[in-house]
Parts: sequence; C-alpha cells; structure tokens
Amino acid sequence: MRPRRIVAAACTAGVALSLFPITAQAAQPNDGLQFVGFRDSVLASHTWYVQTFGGKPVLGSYFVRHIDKKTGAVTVDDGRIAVGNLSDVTPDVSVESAQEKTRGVPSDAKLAVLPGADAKLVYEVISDAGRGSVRTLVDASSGAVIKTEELVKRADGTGKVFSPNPVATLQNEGLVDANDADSAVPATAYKSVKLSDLDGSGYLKGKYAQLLGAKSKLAYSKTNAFNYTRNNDFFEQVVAYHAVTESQRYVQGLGFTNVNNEAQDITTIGYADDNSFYDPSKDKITFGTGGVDDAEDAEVVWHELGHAIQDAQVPGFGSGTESGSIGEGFGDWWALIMSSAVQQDTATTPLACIADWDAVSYTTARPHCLRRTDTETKYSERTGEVHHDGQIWSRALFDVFKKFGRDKSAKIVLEAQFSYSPNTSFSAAAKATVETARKLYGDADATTVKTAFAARGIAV
Ligand SMILES: [Ca+2]
Ligand SMILES: [Ca+2]
Ligand SMILES: [Ca+2]
Ligand SMILES: [Ca+2]
Ligand SMILES: [Zn+2]
Repeated sequence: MRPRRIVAAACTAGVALSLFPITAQAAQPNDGLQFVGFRDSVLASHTWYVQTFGGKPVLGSYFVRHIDKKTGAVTVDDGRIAVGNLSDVTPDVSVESAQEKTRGVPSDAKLAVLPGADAKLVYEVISDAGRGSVRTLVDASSGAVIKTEELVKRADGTGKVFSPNPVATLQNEGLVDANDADSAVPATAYKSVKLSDLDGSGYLKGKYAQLLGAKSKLAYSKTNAFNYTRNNDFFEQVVAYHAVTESQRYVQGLGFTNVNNEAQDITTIGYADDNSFYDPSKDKITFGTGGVDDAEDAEVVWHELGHAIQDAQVPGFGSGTESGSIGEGFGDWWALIMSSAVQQDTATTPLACIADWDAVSYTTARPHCLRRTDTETKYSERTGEVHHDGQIWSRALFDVFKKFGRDKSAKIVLEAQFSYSPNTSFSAAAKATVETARKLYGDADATTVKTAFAARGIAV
C-alpha cells in the first residue's frame, strides 16, 4: 500500500488525528503508533511516528502530523502499511542467534514487523564490519537472513588513471619522469575509468579504499569526477583508489568475501622518498614521491596492496626472513595478476617486468623493471634480503599463472595463504599451496603446482 497524503480538514478516511494511538481500519491492521521525533520549523511543527503491530515497529512505515503555526491547520502524511497474515509477535529465535547471522560487530538488535501480504516478525540487527553500518533482517521464526543492506550510500565516479602504467600501456621504454611534468607522458597513456564504490562524500573514499591526509591536499569533486593529469598531486590518489578498488572487486569476484574486505587506508602525501610501504600496525599504505611518484604506477600500488592482503589473511604475516620473502614475491606476483588484465605481454614490455614506470627513475637497462617474476633464482641462492629472495617465490607463482591463467592461479594462491603461518618457510608455504590446489582442482593440478616450486629447489 502506498503512503497517502491526507489533509485533515477534508479527511474522510477516518484517521483520528487528535488521539494516540490512532484508530485502526480493517484495511490497515495497525494497533498503534510509536513516537519517533518532533521537529519545529518556522511555519509549522512536525511530529513523527512509526506504525506498530503487536507493539513492534513496522519497518518502512511512518506517520507524520504537521501543524501550521499560524492557522492551526493539521496535515497528515500517512505512511502506514498493511500487515497481513501475522498473528503472533513472539520470536522463536533468540536475539543472540540472530546477531550471529550478521557481519561484523552488532550494535543494535530489535524485534520488528516486516509488512506485506505475508508479514513476518524479524530481528532488525545493525552491525559494522569496518566499512559502515549494515542492516540485516533475520526471520524471528526460522532464523533465516531475509535481507542485508548497507546503510552507507555508495556512488560511482569517473577519473583518469594510468593502468597499469604509461610504459606498459604505450609499449614505450623511452618515457622519463621529467620531474613530474605533464608533457613527459602523452595523453594516450591515460585511461578514462569508472571509480566504483565511492561513499559520495566527494572524496576518494569508498568501500575498498580511502585516501587519507589533510583535506586541502585530498582530491575532491562534488560530482565524483576526478580528471587530473600527472603533475597534479591529486592524480596519483586517483590511480591508487582505482587500483585498490579494482583489485578488491576482482578478489570478491573470485569468491573471497573476507580478504582485506574493508576500506584500505592509503596516503600519497608527505613522503618524499623513492619508496612505498605497508604499515601493519596502522593497516595503512604510504606511497613515496621520489623519482616517478610511486602511486603513478599501479604495479607499485598492487605490490603494497599484496602486503595488506596477506596481513589481512594471516595476522602478522611475514615475521621471518622466508615468510618476508614470500611477502615480497607475492606482492610482485599480485601486481602481475592485476596487470595481466589491462596490458599486453610483449617483448618490449613483458608482463614479468614489475613497476615498469616507477623503475625508469633508477634503472638504465631496458625493459625498466623494479624486479621481474621470471628470473631463474633458486632456493639455494638465497641472500637473506627479502626482495631478492622474493624472486624465488614470484617465479614459482608466475609458472603457476602461465599454466592455469589468472583466475585459477589467483584462487589457489589466495585460498592457500589463509593456511600459512606468520613465520612460514618456503617449504611449508609451498606444501600448503600444493594441498590447496589438490582440494580445489584435484591431483593433476596439484602436481603442476608442485613442479613449479620444485623447479626453484624448494622442498615440497
Ligand atoms: Ca604525479
Ligand atoms: Ca587492510
Ligand atoms: Ca618512485
Ligand atoms: Ca609490468
Ligand atoms: Zn614489499
């Protein structure tokens, strides 16, 4: 039933205005109204109610009385809804078990009536899993989740980004930073993209990523249009937001709803070194601006995000030298996994080359790579330096990627990482990965994964 607007003076519908509770009609089996709030404006006063049934609030209903201060005229806006086929308002399920059905920490839970022809008694549970409040309706008879909705508004925006970076996009190893000059990079290196899951605040703040810093230094657009060129410091914020959000959407699409499923904290402001890092104590990624601004290269973004992903999967991951090396290797490989969807693998700019754009500032050999995922580095050639030793791991994963493709290899590795210890060894992590491949896809695929690790000299 749609809410009706009734002017009291002409009202023939039988709604008693002066009494509380209001008399119910047959078509509207309400048993009362519950006071919600009072608002005072210049011309009138406004008293809001919610409809009740059996003493429980009816979801989505409202009833408001506006009284004109000058004339005393009363106007009613009746948003009561029919409650059909419901006689009992005693729950069969406890509030605790309803709260267990929700995501995150429950902050409020109350019995309510979900109206309609077949109305239901439900628990309305408000909870927060770290990215804004979520409302869950749990059937108070069966305990089934009827509906989950985010109370935070989301918006899509648009922006210009590098994806993954100008060198790979243009297949041009001759590009240089030129001190952040717009003229150093042709317009064809930019891609116009959708920026999804924004919270609508006008900042680059959303479901999976949020840029932090002083407001005056953060990109802002009332219309969620973030079109900058690289000399503008807002530009790398857009690249970072987009790269992290697209990665999380990809992870979700693989079926993982609990891998760093939150608004990852990011900053691109105030760190002048040619370095970037993930700080697990703050769960925050910081991008430096030395040489090519690090966040102008989405592969640097994805590498750092790799650390955040592993830390989200295994609290404190990377506490030993070998596990730290696995962390670096995974980060490089994750950059490759993400890039493989947006760039061509060519002899000039091979997919195995990581951070092709950031690396033009500190490498002379072409292709310019921070590191590669296709080196021959063996387990016996470990130096104890985690980025060096990480190449052992990234190469093994690269071989798995080549055999299985993007989605299947990503699914195996992400699932396997849940079972890694924080200080795992190459051998233990490799074995866990092989077993995960076996459980997901069977013996033949497990053997393929095992071969990739064995080729690096890892005992598996
Ligand atoms: Ca820049
Ligand atoms: Ca995180
Ligand atoms: Ca840099
Ligand atoms: Ca690359
Ligand atoms: Zn790293």
